[in-house]
Amino acid sequence: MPYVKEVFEYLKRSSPSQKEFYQAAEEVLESLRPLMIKYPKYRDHKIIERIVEPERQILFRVNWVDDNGEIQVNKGYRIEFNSALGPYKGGLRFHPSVNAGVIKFLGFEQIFKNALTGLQIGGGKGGSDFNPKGKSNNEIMRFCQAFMSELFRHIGANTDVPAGDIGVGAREIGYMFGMYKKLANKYEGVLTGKSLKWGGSLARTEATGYGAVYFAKYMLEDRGETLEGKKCVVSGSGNVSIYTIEKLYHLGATPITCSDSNGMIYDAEGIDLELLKELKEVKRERLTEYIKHRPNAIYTPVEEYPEDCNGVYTVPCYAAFPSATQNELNLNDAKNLLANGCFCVSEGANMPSTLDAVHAFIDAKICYGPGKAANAGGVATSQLEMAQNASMVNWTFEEVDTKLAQIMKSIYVSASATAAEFGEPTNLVLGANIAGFRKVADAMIEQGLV
Ligand code: NDP
Ligand code: 2IT
Repeated sequence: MPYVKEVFEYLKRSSPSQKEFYQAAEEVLESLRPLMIKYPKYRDHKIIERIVEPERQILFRVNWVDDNGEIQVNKGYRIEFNSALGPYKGGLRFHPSVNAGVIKFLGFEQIFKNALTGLQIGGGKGGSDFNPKGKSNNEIMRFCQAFMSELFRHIGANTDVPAGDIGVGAREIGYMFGMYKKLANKYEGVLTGKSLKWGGSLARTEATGYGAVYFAKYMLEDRGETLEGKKCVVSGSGNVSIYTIEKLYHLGATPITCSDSNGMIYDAEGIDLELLKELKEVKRERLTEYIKHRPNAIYTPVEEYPEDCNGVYTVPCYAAFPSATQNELNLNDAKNLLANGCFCVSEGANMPSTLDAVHAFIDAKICYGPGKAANAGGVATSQLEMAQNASMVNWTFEEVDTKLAQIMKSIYVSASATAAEFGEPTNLVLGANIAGFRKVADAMIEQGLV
């Protein structure tokens, strides 16, 4: 459809050098072709042109002083992408690879992901190129305070509600919340992923990983399959990976790998979850420490991965859970997985698969759950945290977990029904993109040109 192509070409010219954002946009726009043909109203209202353009982009300077007394300067971002369905909602990422294109891709994905949850949340994302690795606790605190000293004026419990992402967990949310409260003089649910001691929700920590496994379970159930007794590979070793591993054990599967940016662990007997939690959540160690406690496990540094491959995906498995970062799984990795009989890929990370890897999974007709559907459990549970904060009540772990499982089920049903409606029943990329887009687009039309 030349019209969609024109919009995409204009996007590339008008927002140069944002390759991750083009990749995310291209995948969504590709999926929308059949919808645009069937319903000309989206074209008449210029929804595509409007939806790829953030409502507001905030770029700011963050200066802070390190432990040596030296001034450090970082870039800060908050992209308020789309508020048709509710207050902007989405995480903050602290990682040296962060730039405007990365935050924009994450914010763009977040619009459709949040729509798929069926909850009243718009899409946003933010972060900084600050590198938390090797920083002292005091440096983390000073950075978080400096970051919030600008961000506070742009956010609020009913306008924009950030949360965690890579490099931002409960500790960072705590320091940012403290600074927000001081500057805004308000104690409100302005951030999610808070500590359970002062406003957090039970099961938010677990939600993204648990949700990605629930999503895999529902995809598989539909094909008469289950995860029980199956070997699974997981990448990453952060929040999403840890709770993916935990839920896989609950369902009787055996997770045999995890990784970080330096290398991977292969533990044929199954990853030792308690050890992993102790190393990552308590001691903040690297994965090289893992093999000191588990002599039978194998550590492979990234330099020893086969050429242009991620070592995690060379391990034969029934299901794969990419849970580290964008573009960690390329076409070679997809081919390795498929050649080894992998039947299910459920993405805990945002856009972990390159576009050609996505096409390989779709063409193979395996159970493939794209990130914006499979990892939506995190943001959905953030909304449950907002609901509890606003009504001043606390739900039990079981209540939140039950709602999470129901939401993941309804996302699966909505993506697969939409995929079937457009003639490709196993293509959940098509289904998720169209189902998410439709909700946002219809709201934009009904709310007028604002
Ligand atoms: P964490 O910071 O807790 O963990 C990130 C993990 O990914 C670490 O093991 C890290 O290794 C690895 N990683 C990060 N960047 C790279 C890289 N460039 N190359 C290789 N490995 C890398 O983050 P989360 O677990 O919260 O996030 C993981 C993914 O899940 C991200 O894509 C995030 O956007 C997505 N996500 C997170 C949600 C949440 O609720 N937290 C919700 C939905 C999606 P290392 O320590 O070496 O950097
Ligand atoms: O990518 C994501 O959905 C997140 N990092 C979680 C966002 C949120 O607001 O909980």
